[in-house]
Amino acid sequence: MAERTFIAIKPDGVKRNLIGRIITKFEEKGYKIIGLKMLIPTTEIAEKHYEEHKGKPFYPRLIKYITSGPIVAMVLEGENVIAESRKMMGATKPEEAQPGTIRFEYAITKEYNIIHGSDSPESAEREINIYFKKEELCSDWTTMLEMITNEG
Ligand code: D4T
Repeated sequence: MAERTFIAIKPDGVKRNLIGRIITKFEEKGYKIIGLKMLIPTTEIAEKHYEEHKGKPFYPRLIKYITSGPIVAMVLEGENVIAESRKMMGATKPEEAQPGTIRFEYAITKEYNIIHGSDSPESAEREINIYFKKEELCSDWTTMLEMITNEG
């Protein structure tokens, strides 16, 4: 089923110059990028994003980390992209991540684990709306390109 998901390359991924490599993996897999931006999350955005973790011992550090520098936020579209992109990311704890996954290759701690991806259709919808306005999503670009190339 065609779905949308929200993915973020976290500040450690950006600082370590992994943006291109991570985006390439999703592009090569066949997902369509329909939204893409770099931003430094405000505390307000970070608290909305991670509201389910409020009150947990690691929450303050998580908010500090995610607001510590730029992230690359993106929306991917494709068949079963929510579950499949999570598989590509690997387990939250890098030591449990399977070889070949992004976290296995690039992360060594669960706090600084490089990447975030929505874990359900509900969280995908919620998280996309936190980071993107509707008009920032370019779902129809293939169609527009076909229209232009068919004109001449
Ligand atoms: P995110 O949400 O960042 O994609 O991570 P996961 O979906 O894989 O994992 P999560 O929601 O359980 O955790 C959110 C975020 O909190 C950090 N974390 C988590 C942490 O610092 N200490 C912990 O003990 C846990 C469980 C890592 C990811």
